[in-house]
Amino acid sequence: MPTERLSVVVTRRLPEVVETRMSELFNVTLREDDAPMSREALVAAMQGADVLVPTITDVIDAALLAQAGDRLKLIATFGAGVDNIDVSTARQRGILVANTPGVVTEDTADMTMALILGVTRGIPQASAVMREGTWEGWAPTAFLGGRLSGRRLGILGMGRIGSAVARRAAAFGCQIHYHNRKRLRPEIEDDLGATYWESLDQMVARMDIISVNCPHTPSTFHLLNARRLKLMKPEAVLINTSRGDVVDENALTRMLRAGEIAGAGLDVYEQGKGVNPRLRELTNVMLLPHVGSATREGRVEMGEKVIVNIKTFADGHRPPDLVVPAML
Ligand code: 8YV
Repeated sequence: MPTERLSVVVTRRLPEVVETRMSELFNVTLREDDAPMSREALVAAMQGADVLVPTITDVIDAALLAQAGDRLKLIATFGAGVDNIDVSTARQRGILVANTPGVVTEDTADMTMALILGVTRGIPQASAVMREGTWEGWAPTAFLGGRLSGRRLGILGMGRIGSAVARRAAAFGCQIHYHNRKRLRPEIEDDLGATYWESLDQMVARMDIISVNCPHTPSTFHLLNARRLKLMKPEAVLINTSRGDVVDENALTRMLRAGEIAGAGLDVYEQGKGVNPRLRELTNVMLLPHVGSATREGRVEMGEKVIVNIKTFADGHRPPDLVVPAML
């Protein structure tokens, strides 16, 4: 199939350089505005498409796939996470799914550290006082945070991003612990200086900071449920830059409000969009609008990966970042 004849539908505005390159290579339909597409608009747009380029704001479920046009053969998502896509159903329908892993790693790990520092040192609260003009001057006991160095950090999900968090946190003097579906090879564990916990319960109960870095799959949904969250030490904090659905947000909110957990730093939420208003009322949280990978460089690299996935497919090969149901 010649590249130029591939019809590609992109659901959101992407960096200009990415859109320009896509226009050079494919018969591409780009967005005029940046609002998420309605389901109806998405179904309509997919009819003549060979390739769909969705983002996390598009829910590509079985019902939607059932309405996809016959031509659709590849979903080249702009993102590493694929929890918004029913990969198994796509596969059954002969539609490949590819994503953009790797290029979001360093930026998301940076933002994880920003949340860890923000929550342990109370940076948003201190910053708010300066903005509001209510600072009364320096005082020995004002704005006291906790020292990060020496703390036990438990990483839930030691993949690319978890490992990048481990390296950063080790440089800050943290002790690195992790729980993962599969234990890492000894040489990788040694390299990261990480201690493996087979029991998630036991790790959760002993850490000062828990960082969620595993993907959202059916088996990680509410992995940190009310029972597990209750195992956390009252002075511990929870950080999540992965997916909101891994944590029972209502249980977390209740515990934060009751002071049963000291604080939380969240970049992602259960609803996917919109923050639970009860979370916003809390003072012991740092809340970000899903900006883990939001760097100019990262977004361009994500776009470049999408292009390579499509181009490789167009040239008759397997896209390099193919997602297969067995990986999930
Ligand atoms: C992206 C993300 O911003 O890549 C991911 O999985 O969560 C984010 O970093 C988003 O998914 C883009 O679609």
